[in-house]
Amino acid sequence: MIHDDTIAAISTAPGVGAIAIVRLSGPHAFSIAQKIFFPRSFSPEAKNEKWLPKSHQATIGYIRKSTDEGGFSDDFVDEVVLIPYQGPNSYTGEDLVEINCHGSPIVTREILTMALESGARLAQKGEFTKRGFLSGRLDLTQAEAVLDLIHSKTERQSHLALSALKGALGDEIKAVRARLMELTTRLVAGIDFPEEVGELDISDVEKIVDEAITRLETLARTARSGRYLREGLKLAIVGRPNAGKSSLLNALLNFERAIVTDVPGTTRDSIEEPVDVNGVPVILIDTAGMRTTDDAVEQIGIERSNKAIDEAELVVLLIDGEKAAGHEEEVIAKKLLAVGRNFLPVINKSDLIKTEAGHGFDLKAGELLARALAAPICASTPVQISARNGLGLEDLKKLIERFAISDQSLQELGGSLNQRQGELCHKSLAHLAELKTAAASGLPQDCLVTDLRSALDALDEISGETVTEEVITEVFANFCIGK
Ligand SMILES: Nc1nc2c(ncn2[C@@H]2O[C@H](COP(=O)(O)OP(=O)(O)OP(=O)(O)O)[C@@H](O)[C@H]2O)c(=O)[nH]1
Ligand SMILES: [Mg+2]
Repeated sequence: MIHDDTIAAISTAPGVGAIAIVRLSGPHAFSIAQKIFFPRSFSPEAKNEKWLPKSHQATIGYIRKSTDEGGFSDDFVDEVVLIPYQGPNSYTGEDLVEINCHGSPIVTREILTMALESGARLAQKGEFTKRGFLSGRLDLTQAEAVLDLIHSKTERQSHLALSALKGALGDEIKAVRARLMELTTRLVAGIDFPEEVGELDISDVEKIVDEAITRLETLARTARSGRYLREGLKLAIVGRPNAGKSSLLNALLNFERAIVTDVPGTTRDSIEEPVDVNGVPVILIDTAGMRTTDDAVEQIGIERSNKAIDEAELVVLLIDGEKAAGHEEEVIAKKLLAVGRNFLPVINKSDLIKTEAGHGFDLKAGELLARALAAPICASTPVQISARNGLGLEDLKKLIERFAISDQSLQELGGSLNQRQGELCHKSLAHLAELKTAAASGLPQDCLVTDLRSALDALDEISGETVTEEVITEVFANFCIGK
């Protein structure tokens, strides 16, 4: 798509920095730059000379205001380095100019204003990337990866986003699409020219569809981990009073965020803190200890602990290693079983445990607790830690990491689907399942083509090949201005 307007924006983060970048993209990007940029190699008196853009070559010079007659005035704004990129070999696929100026908000705003006064208009959120997508430089999965990369909170997240930006996800979708497209063409040919081409054997159709289903299921599985990596995994630490929940929160955060005392019932309100656990962005929630109490404030705190279990994706059931299983653990286990919440059983205060079995806490003592430990919601065997001296914390971190990134698909594909892509992947899979049912019940091959086309449409929406204006607007609305 060719745009007839030229956009401009400050592409670096707001605030003071060593340098900042003002970007221009569109058919007039070079001519606007010529009006405001004056190379240092020119004589200051040569007020009517124009800089000649050489693609991908940096030139040092000045941003200089012009006179009413059109030539340069004596008013200099900043010393800058300017790089022109001639379309289609640019980020947007159009002529693009990057002005590297000094990172003062006053300077950048003045340069932007001069660009706007010279004929550019202010870019909308994500409009540079959107232009890259519309010109075919990036597919929609790559454009979304740019967004992920900008917003990544951990190294793991940024590596995955970069791999998606390089095309890992888009390529896999395209490969599946190509196979299904081939099948569609073959089926249509068989219907249109039955004598020449002949109908396909149904077992061959099923083979190709099964292969596509397997590949799409692998892709779809990455959406769960992708969600944790993008939005953070909510992890609630629950347990009886004094189990060491706040101590564990502090140990994982590496600073004294929560108050720790030996008085049971110290934590009254849930505390949320973000932390990087082996590359997984985790939102830790420390909760009030669960017990029966007449204290009205503590009761509200315990209600909030229950709410934290409801909202969390994973719960650490922290057990006081010095104590025996009791009513408190039964109540928590009941709650976990009722809502089917995944949990990690963690025995704390292992520095105080001296029994031969390794822990003083009898895990089998509580009937409900034993049931929860045996249920699929129990995400691991009990792990022993000491929130006080850090023993076993690395094991716990590994378990959290393994829960968040549980399948191999993410590693193999080097990327994860976001929610939009995941839903479309499931939609495509549903059409392929319908196709299989239709094929098994002996429906004519033209019925299969309808299902195949619907499955292909969903895949095309993932890569953005056929996508509505609304979807495009929604995707790019999440970007910042200047990207
Ligand atoms: N020896 C030992 N003591 C610990 C350990 N973890 C916590 N404690 C102690 O246990 C007591 C209670 O710790 P907290 O972290 O406040 O316990 P909590 O579960 O947050 O308690 P509430 O907020 O009352 O529910 C404190 O005196 C801690 O120093 C541990 O691993 N080993
Ligand atoms: Mg506490």
